[in-house]
Amino acid sequence: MKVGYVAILGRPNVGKSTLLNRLLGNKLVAVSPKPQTTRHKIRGILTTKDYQIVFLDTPGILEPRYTLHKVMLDSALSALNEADVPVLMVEPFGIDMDVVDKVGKANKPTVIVINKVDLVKDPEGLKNLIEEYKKFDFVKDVVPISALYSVGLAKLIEVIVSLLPEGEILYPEDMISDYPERFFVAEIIREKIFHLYRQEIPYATAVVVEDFIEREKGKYYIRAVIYVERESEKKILIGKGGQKLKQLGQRARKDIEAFINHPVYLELWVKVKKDWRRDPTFLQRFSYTS
Ligand SMILES: Nc1nc2c(ncn2[C@@H]2O[C@H](COP(=O)(O)OP(=O)(O)OP(=O)(O)O)[C@@H](O)[C@H]2O)c(=O)[nH]1
Ligand SMILES: [Mg+2]
Repeated sequence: MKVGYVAILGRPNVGKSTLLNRLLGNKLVAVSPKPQTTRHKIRGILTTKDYQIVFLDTPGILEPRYTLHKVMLDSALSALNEADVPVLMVEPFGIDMDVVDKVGKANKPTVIVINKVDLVKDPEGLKNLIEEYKKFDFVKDVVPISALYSVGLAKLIEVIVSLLPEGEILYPEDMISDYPERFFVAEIIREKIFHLYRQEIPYATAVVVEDFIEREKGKYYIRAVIYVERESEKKILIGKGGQKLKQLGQRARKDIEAFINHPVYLELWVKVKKDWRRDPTFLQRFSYTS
């Protein structure tokens, strides 16, 4: 049995979370066209009779602007520390030395994944890029993929498994994550916010599921609080006559029901917590720090 931790690292928006969802065949983590969607180091577990891979989805490697960014970067780097095999995801448009340097420092057997090859118009250029990445000692292989269209994923798994150590399985076979359901419920709401609202709103938002009550009969009751930094943001979130919040609730509820496979009554509250992104106590309370 091959067993180990695989951290998926890279800049914001390269497609790390999309890859994790595709590999698990399950929509587990939030994906959006905006950068900095992922804030936690999230484990997703893939088990077959030959291997168990514990994937760590990570926040993008970025220059920190807030305390929140700082803890996001720390959590990406701690995933790098934990990993048996780091997977560095890049885009197919030129070499990215900055992330190569950061990940190379760990000196671990690394796989470079060039994502979004569906956008490549110059196959020669891609070939050259693959060769360039192969020159680094710590890079064991370079795999071109399209996470969105599930291209190259079997090859990627094969490469990862070949680099993993032998061992005993770490988690039960049927487990796909060690995070509780309520965490993923909050993530679904956050994902919808990334899709529904513009500019600063998604970044100024944190979601906490306060109640998750599984009733014997009928719908589960879920109450979530959406935190924003100012009154003006609260107004935008709620919208005229509560229309926008209602729309958010409807979209989130649909995905939550699909995720937990049960009908849900979803209650959303919006609260202001001034400058929470710079507030270490708040960040800790909502487990952005580990
Ligand atoms: N064309 C194309 N788009 C992709 C591919 N993979 C992901 N995307 C898109 O890229 C955007 C970002 O995807 P995410 O999976 O959220 O990226 P991420 O790296 O997790 O981003 P952060 O969590 O913000 O660091 C989304 O709009 C995806 O649909 C791909 O293979 N091809
Ligand atoms: Mg992500």
